[in-house]
Amino acid sequence: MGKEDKYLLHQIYSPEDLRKLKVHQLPQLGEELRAFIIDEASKNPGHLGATLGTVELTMAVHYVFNTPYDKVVWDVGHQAYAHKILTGRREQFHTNRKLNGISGFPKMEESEYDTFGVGHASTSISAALGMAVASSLLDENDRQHIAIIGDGSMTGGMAMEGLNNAGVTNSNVLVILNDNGIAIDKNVGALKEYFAHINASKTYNHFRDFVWKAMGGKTKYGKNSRSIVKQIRKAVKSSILNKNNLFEAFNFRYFGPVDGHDIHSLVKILRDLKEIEGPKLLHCVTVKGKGFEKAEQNQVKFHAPGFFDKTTGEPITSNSSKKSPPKYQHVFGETIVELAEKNPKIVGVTPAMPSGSSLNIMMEKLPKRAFDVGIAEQHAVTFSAGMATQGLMPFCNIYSTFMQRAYDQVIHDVALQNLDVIFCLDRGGLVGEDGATHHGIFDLAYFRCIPNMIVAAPMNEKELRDMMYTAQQGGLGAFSIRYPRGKGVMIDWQTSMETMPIGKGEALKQGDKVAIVAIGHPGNDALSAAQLLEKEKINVAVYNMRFLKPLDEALLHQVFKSHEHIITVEDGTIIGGLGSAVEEFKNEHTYTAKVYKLGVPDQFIEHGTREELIKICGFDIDGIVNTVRKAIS
Ligand SMILES: Cc1ncc(C[n+]2csc(CCOP(=O)(O)OP(=O)(O)O)c2C)c(N)n1
Repeated sequence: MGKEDKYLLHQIYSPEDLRKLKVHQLPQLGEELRAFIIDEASKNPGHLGATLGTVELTMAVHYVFNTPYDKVVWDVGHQAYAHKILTGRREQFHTNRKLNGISGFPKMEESEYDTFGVGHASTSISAALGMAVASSLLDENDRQHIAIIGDGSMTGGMAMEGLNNAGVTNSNVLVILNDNGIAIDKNVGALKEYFAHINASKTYNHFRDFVWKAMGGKTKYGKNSRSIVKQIRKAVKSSILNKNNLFEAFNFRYFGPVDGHDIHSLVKILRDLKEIEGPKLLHCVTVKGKGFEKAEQNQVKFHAPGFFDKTTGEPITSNSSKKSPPKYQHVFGETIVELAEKNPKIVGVTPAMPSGSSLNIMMEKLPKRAFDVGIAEQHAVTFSAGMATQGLMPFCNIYSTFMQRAYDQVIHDVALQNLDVIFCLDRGGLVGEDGATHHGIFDLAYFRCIPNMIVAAPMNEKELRDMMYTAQQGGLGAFSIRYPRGKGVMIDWQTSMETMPIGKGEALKQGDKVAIVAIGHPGNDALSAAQLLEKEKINVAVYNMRFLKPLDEALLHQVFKSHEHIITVEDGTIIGGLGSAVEEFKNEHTYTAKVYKLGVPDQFIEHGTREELIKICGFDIDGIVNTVRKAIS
């Protein structure tokens, strides 16, 4: 026997292999899975805490249900590493989130076990319900549909919409609520308090267990199982207690709360639930970071910890003594506090991303004026609009990719009514390893076409600060400021508070035949490219537009009048963004200079490092240099 044979994990290439194990072997498999995930994540960063909390749930679901015939839908999908490993991707797992490697989220084209692509929260119930309705229309009535959703994601409106719809169908949907009491930061809102309340109160479950037992045994039904279950359902339905349970009010059968780490109980109850038709919800209580002490102790940090020592849990950081520039999010977090201390109208809003956006700095210093509203982007925007009607000045900070969720609210509730709401879009542009579901590449295009909307993108930390200072002066309507993930450039920013003329760009460098017109952080690469070309005696002009809307037409007239080749550079979709705007301007004014558009092409960009992806899209320094060379050749 080889040394490796003692590992159960090594025998598992699909859930079919898993189902060959005896139930009593599952705890050992769970330990091996955890050790494997911790080891991999320590050297190849990704999401960790959520996945450690769902190890038992994942094993139990694949053990009991007939996947992939039965459909398991993960919500967000950051907790699905054990699922990936048990469904044939253990040997590729070291490529997780890397260029050409497997995705950090479930993805339909990657595996038949990934029934639905995810990355954004609160989609699982709707998707599973859609599958269930399809199964019944296609006469596949024995198929099970399981949505696994966290307590944080359950706060999203779409989860409620899914429950509301599912409750009036007789679809075979099982929602598993993975309640660990935390989102990325602490979970918030009334629902969270409700979960805590039902965790503490066992009344309902005692009643259910009583009925269950009275009807003849808990787990084995035999021939009459259907009718027994129907009678139980009738009894439960007629109970005066049931409408006190939120999920029962949605016409779901509610079971739980159960210990989501007790694999034996999980297997038992899932086997039971398999026999019950119609919508049902199993409430599991789990611990985020389970089984790794540091991750259990510091759940926020270990949501996505970066490199760490797998023995001690200590972070591993590069020990370069070079001072590095601050992250853009940090500049936002510090600046909003400073501005708010001077301007009492300022309030801050985040949908469940206090530490990701750095609004947590304001939440700490000015707790009454900074709001985490839960995973609820639509609400965050309209809530901000409501405050704006009363004269407050909301800074609504939403990651670019999640702002997609709230598009109508931006148009209908803010821009149409010309309300002063400042949108700070973090993670604008390609974000790297999170991949296609998370790139913030559409915002420049989707905001540019909205009337009354100012669309700004700073080239560095100082510009971000000045844009925020300018926006809060008020009377400007909807004002969006988008900035990228990660660090700025080394520039003095802390003391700057300058008003930026709206819709005015600047010339960074004069040149001859070629001009590069950039917006946002890529302006730095445009400048570096021009400096490189200078060494070859190619003199290229560089312009920083700062605003995509209103567009600095006076500056563009100047650019078109004095150059033959115009290269636009943006960290966003070429369609609809700066390149489109410049080309429209050219056509309108019948200029003849040739326009070359660099940015994100018309395709979804997968995962990899940001640098790799920018290179692939061709707007890195080399890409810009090559475009200039081609233009003048
Ligand atoms: C629409 C949307 N908004 C925000 C996020 C960022 N996000 C990723 S995971 C997460 C927390 C999810 O909490 P929960 O569902 O409880 O899962 P847990 O991490 O606790 O297991 C958030 C806010 C997202 N993925 N999608």
